[in-house]
Amino acid sequence: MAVELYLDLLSQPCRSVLIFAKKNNIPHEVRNISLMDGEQYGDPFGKISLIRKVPALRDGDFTLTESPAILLYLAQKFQTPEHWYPADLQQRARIDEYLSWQHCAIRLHGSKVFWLKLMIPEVLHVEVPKEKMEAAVEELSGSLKLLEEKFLQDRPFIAGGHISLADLVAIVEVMQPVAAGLDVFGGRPKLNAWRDRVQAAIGKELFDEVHQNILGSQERVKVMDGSKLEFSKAKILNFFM
Ligand SMILES: N[C@@H](CCC(=O)N[C@@H](CS)C(=O)NCC(=O)O)C(=O)O
Repeated sequence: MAVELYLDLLSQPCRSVLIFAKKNNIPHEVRNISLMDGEQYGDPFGKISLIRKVPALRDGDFTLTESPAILLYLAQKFQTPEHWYPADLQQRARIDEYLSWQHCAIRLHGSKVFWLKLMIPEVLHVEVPKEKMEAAVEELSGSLKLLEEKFLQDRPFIAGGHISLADLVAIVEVMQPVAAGLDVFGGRPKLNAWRDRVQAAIGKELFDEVHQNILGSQERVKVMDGSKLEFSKAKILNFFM
């Protein structure tokens, strides 16, 4: 039976889940939840997740939230190739370490740059003070430096010689500020070379397909109706500003 994946591809963790499912030929059906239309707050999605965030998974009468948990569930249930989550204790621990670290680091900082640089000024029409923007880029730089110096070091991928769940979760987050027009790869040859390896391991076609929507953000905001986000404007400003 196919698992149901509740996704919006503007969301980084949704992209990692979809890439993983597609790359590993996991039988799945996508249920689109439009965050911009507030569908995460509707009754149908409330039956899947009281957390009201995507991604979410339904497998029969079992539901699951949180992308690392979903990725691990899929990897174990469908016995995906070993390199995604190796049995070796220390390689596995390296992946767990990255998955635990990233929420409050690259994920938080990359999302913040995306909203401050693009969505808040262009869609919510709220001016972002220059110093706030600069501080957000600085925080992101700190996280990217840690990705390079602590998590990658001189390895091709985070857990060693092969792509793992950690690289997948990392690349989708790194792409978020890129979608807002920030050049995160310029001046970072190690990060750049890692991105190329991750893209090649995923397959460029799949990578581009899943990132097409988010990478069109700078064009899309020009025609977006900001009033559609009125329901969550206060929450967004409170969180990022
Ligand atoms: N820790 C969660 C984060 C999920 C999350 O924050 N999802 C965002 C999109 S990236 C969301 O659904 N936001 C909707 C909202 O907060 O209203 C995971 O890794 O899955």
